[in-house]
Amino acid sequence: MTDKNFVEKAYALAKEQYAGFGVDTDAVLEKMKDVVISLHCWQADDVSGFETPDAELGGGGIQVTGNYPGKPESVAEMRADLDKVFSLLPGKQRLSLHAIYGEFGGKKVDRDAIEIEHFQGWIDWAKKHGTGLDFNATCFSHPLADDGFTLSSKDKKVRRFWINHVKACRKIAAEFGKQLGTPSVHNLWIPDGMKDSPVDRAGYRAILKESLDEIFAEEYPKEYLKDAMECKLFGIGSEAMVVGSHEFYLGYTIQNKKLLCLDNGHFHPTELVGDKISAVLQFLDEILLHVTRGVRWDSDHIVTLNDEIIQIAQEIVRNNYLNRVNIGLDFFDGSVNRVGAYLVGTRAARQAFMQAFLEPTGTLLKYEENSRYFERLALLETMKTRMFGAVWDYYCLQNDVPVGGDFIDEVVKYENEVLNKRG
Ligand code: RNT
Ligand code: ZN
Repeated sequence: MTDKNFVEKAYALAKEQYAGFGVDTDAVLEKMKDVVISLHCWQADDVSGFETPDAELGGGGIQVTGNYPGKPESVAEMRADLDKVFSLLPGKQRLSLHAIYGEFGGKKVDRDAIEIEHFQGWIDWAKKHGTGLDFNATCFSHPLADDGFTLSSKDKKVRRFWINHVKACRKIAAEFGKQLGTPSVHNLWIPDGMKDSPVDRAGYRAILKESLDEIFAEEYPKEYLKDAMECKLFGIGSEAMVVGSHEFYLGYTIQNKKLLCLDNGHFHPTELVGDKISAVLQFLDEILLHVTRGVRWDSDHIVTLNDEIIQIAQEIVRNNYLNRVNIGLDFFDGSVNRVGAYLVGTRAARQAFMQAFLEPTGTLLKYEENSRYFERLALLETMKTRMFGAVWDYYCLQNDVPVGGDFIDEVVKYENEVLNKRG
């Protein structure tokens, strides 16, 4: 256990150190209250959901590897895990649900028939935590998605089914927003695409546009629902073309005043979402982020405090974009303790924001505007090794959550007491 006195002493020194750069650490701790992170529910159980007793992720170009014990087998077990996660995180979190996580009472409820009653338990859970819920249509792991097409399918029956599913999802999300008093972000990601070079790229994209137009014809108050759409460069089995590409959704969201969802695992590795934020926000009111870590072909590793995440946070903080950027996470790893995965990823995302707040932006800007690029680079490098950890630990202490690496023991304890007793 980290000693409280030590944390306080270290913070006092850090405060003095940052003050030397013109940065007020107390003010930074205040600003951290504005950072709200939406936790993706699907790390909890490897994107399985609760549709049937043995539901599993299937198709759609996303995969989970690993078979770590302790995976929740019921909504109750999953909520227990999420309660644990929420209790060990500093700051304010939301929860982002996928449509397959409803409480279907052991009955077969197909995707086009889901209703608010299947999610009332989650609304009550969110009320208990004093937080908001976001939502996602699930257009994969379903026989009607097996051929790789959903909303852009040339089969009218298939398309109708998925249009109805997404309509049902938006209705549920709007009800979340209404009951919880905070708008729900509904994100739409579809796997549609082709492994090998298609001849009719235009045809599929025209169909997708038509499906979206029908879906969004129904309007909901902004205080209840925000609609986002997530682009992707390629997936497994959709290497040659993804119908919902970046250009497609950028165009669609600008034209229709919707939210673009940027997942930083969905671009060529040399393209950075941190660079895209200020570009798209010249034309869009709001965006959604899926913060993740791409490793080679996988776009969904557990988030760590790397340059990419720090740049994303810097861009949001430097430009005061926190009220225009909805921050969501998106990773899933079944090879480690899943509760621990959430903690590592969410804390890293939060740390990126704290680092961004601790930047002497004014000084850096002055250097830049006077073409003093050596000084800009040198100061940026210097800030990387200031006493960030001491501020972070103090923040955790203030928030009454484990300091430093103390959360590791908490996770191991939960594993021994709860997870290992499952199944
Ligand atoms: C897939 C997208 C999408 C999913 C979730 C489960 O490539 O990133 O966001 O990860 O909907
Ligand atoms: Zn994503």
